[in-house]
Amino acid sequence: MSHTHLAESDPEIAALIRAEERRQHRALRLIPSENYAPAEVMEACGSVLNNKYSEGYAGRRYYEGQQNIDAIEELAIARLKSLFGADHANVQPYSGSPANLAVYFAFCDAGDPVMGMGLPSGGHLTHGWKVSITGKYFQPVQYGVRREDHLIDFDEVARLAREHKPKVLFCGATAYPRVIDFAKFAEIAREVGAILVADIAHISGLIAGGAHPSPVGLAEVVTSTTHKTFRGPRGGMILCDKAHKKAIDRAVFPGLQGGPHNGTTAGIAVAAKLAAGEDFKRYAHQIVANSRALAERLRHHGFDLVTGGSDNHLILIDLSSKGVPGKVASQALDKAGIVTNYNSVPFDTRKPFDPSGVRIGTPAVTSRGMGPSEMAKLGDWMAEVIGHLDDETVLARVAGEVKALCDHFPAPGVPVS
Ligand code: DSN
Repeated sequence: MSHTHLAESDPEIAALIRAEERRQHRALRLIPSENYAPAEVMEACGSVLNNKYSEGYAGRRYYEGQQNIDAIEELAIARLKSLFGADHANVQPYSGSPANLAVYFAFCDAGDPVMGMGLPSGGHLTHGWKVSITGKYFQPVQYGVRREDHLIDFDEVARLAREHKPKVLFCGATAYPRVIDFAKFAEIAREVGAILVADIAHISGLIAGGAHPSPVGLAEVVTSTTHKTFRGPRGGMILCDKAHKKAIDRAVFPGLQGGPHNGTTAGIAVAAKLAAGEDFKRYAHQIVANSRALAERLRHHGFDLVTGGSDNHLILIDLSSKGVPGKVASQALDKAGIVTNYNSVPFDTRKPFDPSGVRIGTPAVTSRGMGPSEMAKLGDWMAEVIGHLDDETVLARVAGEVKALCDHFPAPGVPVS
């Protein structure tokens, strides 16, 4: 994007943005929750829409001058409803955590039992983890994965749900490499009278593109960020059925938030239009094909993968058997131009800030147009770096090779200077 005014009035910030553009261009981003928003999304986000307050909903605002804002929000809602086949969409949550908080606020009182997947098994902080407001203000019940295969333990989900009768049952994850069986969760939620909430933040792009089954029609409420596989602006959304529309809208505003971020709403509308196209379907399926190819190559190099592989966008590498802490591996990979995040693995014996795993994913490299042969190369580089953690010569050489590959696959929306 052109930043002529910024360069003149605040050269320090302008220089840091330029530096970030260069970093994003020359590194391979494997953090599974990151992506490149296309230029049209970025343009929609950075406009005069920033200047307008619009508390309320279309036709029911607390400020005048909403002629264009109402139309933008209505378009975003209509496009999401059509894309996901949902009765209703709320596009005002500032991101995924506020979207989840709005759901608790809509259906629970303080102290109520709520249920979600524990953070160490791949759940999110806002699914009731103890340090989060959702774990402190409610009575959290946490399910996990099975020790033997690291797949969701549905026997445990059913047993805990029957015992605790949660008001809301969250499914969805931030570090789970397999397809989520929404139908099984729905059956358990129905039996105990819980509202099923599917947090699809990581996989909303896969669902929109038909590369992962959809929870719509099974979960009464679906929450998501809009900037991960969905490739929109940093924001959040809630989809729900007719029966829960009023409660969700009230919980978001005036329950939790003030004025919506209208530039983000416009960006969501643009992303939803793009996600309805054929290119997006190909991209979503390619993410999964790339993830499988990368997992295969990593296994070939002797890496242990949680659940043994991947059938979504994400791979969780357990480095215990290599005797390398996840943080040390991630830091060496970063020096070599491969950006990942260290992450706990199920039943990790190490602490969350110094865990045994590295979490990677293919949304961003797929957005650059890379395919299985680049994934094989990437697996080879990762093995080489993790085998030579302290060898600065190897790290520098791989960083150079990574940069050469990145030059062939420019990142959407990232200017090359
Ligand atoms: N920060 C997100 C992720 O990286 O998975 C979850 O909120």
